[in-house]
Amino acid sequence: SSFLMNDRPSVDDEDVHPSVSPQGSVLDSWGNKKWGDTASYVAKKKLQSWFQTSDGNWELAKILSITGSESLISFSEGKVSKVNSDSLLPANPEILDGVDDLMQLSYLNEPSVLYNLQYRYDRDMIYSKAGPVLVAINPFKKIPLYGSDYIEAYKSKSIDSPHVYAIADTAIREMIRGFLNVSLLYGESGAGKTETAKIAMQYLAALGGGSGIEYEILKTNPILEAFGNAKTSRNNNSSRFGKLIEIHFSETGKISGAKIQTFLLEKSRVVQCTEGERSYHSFYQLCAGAPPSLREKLKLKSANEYKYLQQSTCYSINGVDDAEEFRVVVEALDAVHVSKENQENAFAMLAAVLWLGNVTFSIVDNENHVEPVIDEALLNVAQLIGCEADDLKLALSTRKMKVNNDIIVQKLTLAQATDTRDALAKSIYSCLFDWLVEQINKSLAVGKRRTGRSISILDIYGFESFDVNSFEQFCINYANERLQQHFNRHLFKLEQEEYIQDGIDWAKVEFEDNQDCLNLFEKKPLGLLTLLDEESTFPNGTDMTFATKLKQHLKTNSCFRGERGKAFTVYHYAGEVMYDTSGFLEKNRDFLHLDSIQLLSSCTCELPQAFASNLLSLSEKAVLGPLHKSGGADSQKLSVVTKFKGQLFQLMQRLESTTPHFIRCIKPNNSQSPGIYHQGLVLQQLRCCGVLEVVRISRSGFPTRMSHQKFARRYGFLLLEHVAIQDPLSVSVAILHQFDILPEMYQIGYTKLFFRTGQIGKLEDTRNRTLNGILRVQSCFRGHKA
Ligand code: AD9
Ligand code: MG
Repeated sequence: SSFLMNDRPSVDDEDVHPSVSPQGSVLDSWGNKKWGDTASYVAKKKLQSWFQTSDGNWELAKILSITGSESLISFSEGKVSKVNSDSLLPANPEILDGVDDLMQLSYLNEPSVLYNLQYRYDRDMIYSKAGPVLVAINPFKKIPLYGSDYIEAYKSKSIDSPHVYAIADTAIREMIRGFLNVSLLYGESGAGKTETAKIAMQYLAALGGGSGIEYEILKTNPILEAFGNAKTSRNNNSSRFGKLIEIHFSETGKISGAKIQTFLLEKSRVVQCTEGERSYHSFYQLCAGAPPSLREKLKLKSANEYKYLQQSTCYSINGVDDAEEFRVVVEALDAVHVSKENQENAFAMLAAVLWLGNVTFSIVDNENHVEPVIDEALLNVAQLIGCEADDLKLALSTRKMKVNNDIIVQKLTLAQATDTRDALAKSIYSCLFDWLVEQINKSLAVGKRRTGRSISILDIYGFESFDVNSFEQFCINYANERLQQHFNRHLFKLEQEEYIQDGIDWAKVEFEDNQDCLNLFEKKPLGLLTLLDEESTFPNGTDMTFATKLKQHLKTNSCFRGERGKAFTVYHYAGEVMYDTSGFLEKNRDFLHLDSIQLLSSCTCELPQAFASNLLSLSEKAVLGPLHKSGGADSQKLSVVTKFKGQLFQLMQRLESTTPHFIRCIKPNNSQSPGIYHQGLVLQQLRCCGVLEVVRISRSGFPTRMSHQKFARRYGFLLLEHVAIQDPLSVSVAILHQFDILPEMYQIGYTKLFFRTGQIGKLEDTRNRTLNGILRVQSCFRGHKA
């Protein structure tokens, strides 16, 4: 076959594939050969092909005969059918079943890729390569591919099958050579990003360990998962925040410290929770696992007595023992040097949040103003955060405002008071989360002697599409859109641009670019983010006016569709998602009234005070004096999306200067069950993440490159005739001719030579043989002289 020249397993192409004459071969949209005018050949050889059944799945069938546009095929169970020849795609010969790297497949059509991954998955080979990308399919069960034996084997390179360990090993080697490395995990919610990140960390800890700090780094996982993960409808342990962990190494390749950056924790989960899901693990762990003395101190009850947790009837997760997890978290907190006293302070904040949810209000006048009922809940909150019950009561039922130069006290309605209470609960929780990250970072801090050597791992929440999608999904999917662009840019654009820049004749490979969708979010002044911020600052803005504005300004955008009522749809790279704007403005403002901040800063406990000063510095102390004007002051603080966008841009900038390693996690079924491989679901993920295009590009391309100078320097001495040379390009050409490198195996660019896989290997062999020869001659010569 003439299309692809990669080194593959030793299959004689001429024998197993139709011999395709240039005229007869048809390339389909995947760059694969389709049956051309080779029908009789195909039939003679009884070639395997893929037939798509009515349910969309692909089945293997043998072609028995072809007449006109119809083919007679037989399935493995013996059934014979007459089908339209166009509905068939060529299958790979059996010898290629389950190859490590999809690049090795002769036919790269969708069913062939799906089958190859499934073949491996069925044998617990969950890792495969797609060119430069590692594909990991979630096994949803323990598989025996991890631990010290495997680590040792990958370290010594006695195994080379695809694995996260192999990626981590490459990262270490590159790091030692002085490159900044980042492993990027992609995939939908529940695809396995967080687990895979942990497996990579284990490898790094095993190879870079010694100082003991690696143990601490591993222990950050249970802490952050307890406080930042929750059960959702798609994943029992879903990360509700993004995380970049940067692991630093010394010159000798030992881990010297680490730094964690987190992105946008989903706060709303603290006060509202959908049926079947849970709030953050930490709450259930505390309720189930706190020892008696702590229970007493924090006035703890069981999880199902707290209103915030009662919103879903789900209190436990199959196979998870919350009490045991609590012990694991405490042990981890010990490991990262959070003092017992601070641990207790942190748990007190959790309890305070739970009790806040139980605070109720009663109407106190005929204008529907309310005050909190002074009961167990209110008293417990006051005690746990260290304030007077009266002050808490006031903060939850009134709001001070400056009108002209007077301070007036406004009483709150039930809705306002409930919002104030929930806002306080959300703030306490997210401040607690940030505080924990800060404690961890202090403990892991890299010493003064920074070497600039690091390996980072990015594990950010995956693309989400639920029945109802809100502000959180909006932000999460926006982040994924950005990351997808980085992936695209890196693998496709750079590749393509390099060829074009060097004047290589290379058929342009079309690929999905998501710039249009990013523009929809980011364009100024009429993009989703700007419009959201604008509406959030309008005193009269509501979710409805926001939705109307979007429809008005964005209706012509091809990635946008207005929906009925308050909804709109975005066409994301991973599929379309309909967003409900309810709560968008409020969540974007993320406003905690100054009364609440003041309450926290007046508390006698250490943590609420620390939270208050953080919150104040966040609102950039922009508020003049201790009180702020009504309304206007909100706008002084950065909105949530603006802050998030800033974080993302910083991240993207950082990624630019870092060698990336891509890991694509794939979820094989929606029921989190082992052994089930849902073809349609896998295909949709492979399609939307560009894995198939990556393979196609890498394979049809010339992956090895070398500048003419370097090439001439390295191999020039091999030339038999030293034609009074000359410029590097002529040397290159002379070498290529002398070694009979086939013309289809290379391309000569302006500055570089481009090779198919395997070609440089041949030249290197010759070079080594020649060098060895020279050395022998030299040593002989020296010996003779002596
Ligand atoms: V989300 O975007 O945070 O909702 P992730 O992070 O992609 O999602 P996660 O790593 O949490 O998914 O994996 C989901 C579940 O799959 C885990 O809780 C495990 O039960 C299961 N899993 C994932 N990878 C592996 C693995 N390599 N071995 C065994 C796994 N189980
Ligand atoms: Mg996760």
